[in-house]
Amino acid sequence: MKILIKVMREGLGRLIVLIDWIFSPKKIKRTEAEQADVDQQIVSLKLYQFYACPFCIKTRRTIKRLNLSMETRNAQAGQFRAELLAGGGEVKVPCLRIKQGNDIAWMYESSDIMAYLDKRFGE
Ligand SMILES: N[C@@H](CCC(=O)N[C@@H](CS)C(=O)NCC(=O)O)C(=O)O
Repeated sequence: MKILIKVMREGLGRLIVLIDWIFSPKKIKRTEAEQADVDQQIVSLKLYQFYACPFCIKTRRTIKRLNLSMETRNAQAGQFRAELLAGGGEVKVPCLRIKQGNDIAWMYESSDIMAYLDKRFGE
């Protein structure tokens, strides 16, 4: 039964990925200099996520719309899952890893992440 629910969730997630791809958000435009500045800032941000998680898809849409070339890290297994657990305290996605100087902050909750990105990189 658990397996069936897992398969259905994954299938639904992949359907949402497809719909997201069909109705891709329009990217905001910046001048070359502005985009270069954003590209430089974005290096300190990493999104820990699952490919077919609806909350992650929603967050990735914001990243796409804001035209951010952010690295996404698959936390479903392996090194990135372990990093998320050790750094953030729990395996819940999406989670934004924010590096500020020597400090690292872990931001959970898709709505908080989207609000943060919109405030920092939005028009
Ligand atoms: N309220 C959270 C919900 C996030 C959530 O439930 N994420 C699920 C994946 S869709 C998760 O991380 N589950 C833990 C797991 O599957 O191990 C948000 O909006 O970010």
